[in-house]
Amino acid sequence: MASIFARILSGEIPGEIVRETDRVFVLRDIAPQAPVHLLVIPKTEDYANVVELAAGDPALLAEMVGLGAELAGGDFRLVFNTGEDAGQTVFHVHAHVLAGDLSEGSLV
Ligand code: DGP
Repeated sequence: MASIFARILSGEIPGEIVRETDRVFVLRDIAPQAPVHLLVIPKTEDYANVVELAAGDPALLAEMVGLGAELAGGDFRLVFNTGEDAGQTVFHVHAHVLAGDLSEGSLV
């Protein structure tokens, strides 16, 4: 069963994709926790979380970080919820990029 993010990428369900490269896409979060709240997601569904991704394809992780930094356009917070008890709900690895006024202190 494809993840919710894979279903958005394929066009099966709607979502605002703000950038796409060969291996990565960037989606605007449906429930933003900051003025800028993007999800940077690898197209592959092979990695459930950032620990698996870092071990399996560090270059892909580096591409995600670089793209997130570019789209944040300034200082930003990068969050990878990892595991159910940490609040992860979608087990297709994704980076939350939070930017803008973060004084409310959302950690997602
Ligand atoms: P996490 O808790 O780290 O697994 O974050 C999952 C994020 O995905 C959460 O911030 C909300 C977002 N999300 C869930 N479903 C959708 C959707 O259908 N569209 C979009 N754009 N974002 C979604």
